[in-house]
Amino acid sequence: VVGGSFTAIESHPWVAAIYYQGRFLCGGSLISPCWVLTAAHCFADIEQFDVQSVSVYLGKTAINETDADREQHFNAEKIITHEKYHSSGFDNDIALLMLRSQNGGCAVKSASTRTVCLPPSDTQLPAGFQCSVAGFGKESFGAWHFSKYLKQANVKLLSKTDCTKELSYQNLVTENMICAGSPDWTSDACEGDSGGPLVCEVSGRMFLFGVVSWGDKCAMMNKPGVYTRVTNYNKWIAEQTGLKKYTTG
Ligand code: 4AZ
Repeated sequence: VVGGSFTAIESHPWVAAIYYQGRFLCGGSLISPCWVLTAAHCFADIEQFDVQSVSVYLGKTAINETDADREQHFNAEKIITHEKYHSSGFDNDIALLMLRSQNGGCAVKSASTRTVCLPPSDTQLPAGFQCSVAGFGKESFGAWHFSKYLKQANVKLLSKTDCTKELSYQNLVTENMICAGSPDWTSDACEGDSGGPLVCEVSGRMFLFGVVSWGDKCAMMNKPGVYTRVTNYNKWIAEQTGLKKYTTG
């Protein structure tokens, strides 16, 4: 995350940290005890992808430190990438990861670990609505390393008109995407935040409206972050997981 501020996992307890072959790969969001929602491009771009090399942590504030009291570790029982994901334009950039702990269980609710709500499919928030993105991604475009600690930034939803204007992304934004940025363009998701949450507070509850997907570099003028529009996937998520209802922990 560029700009914004450091935060503890307790403020974003649905944030998952996904590793591949021991290296940090992507963010994710816990939507039910056994399922993490993330981005398809996190896995689709890996050659000879090996699901056994995936590790997932919940309750983690520091990317390279073990916090045994607060974190929970899982392997990936399976990963489902959207069948219509297109790596060319990032359409349908969404994937589900099923958790399996060493003893065969799923996530246990705690101060550092909790599920996030999925908004009903007909929910439409107005342009300008303030939401928040969180992750361990780079603090500036071109940085060598990911952020050592979890960060969050407030960003505002953009209308499709604004996001597709000449100086912005023109025809690259599909109906399955939602754009968000900070009005002064100083805060944004960046490399490594992919798969992580864009959450918006409605009626005192936090809902997952976006999955970090793509953007032209990070925190550039007129180049907002582009997120997978989660409300377009309620049916897909229900079908793939067999879940019907989502509640906060
Ligand atoms: C990336 O490379 C990436 N500014 C993710 C988000 C954004 C840019 C790049 C949005 O994973």
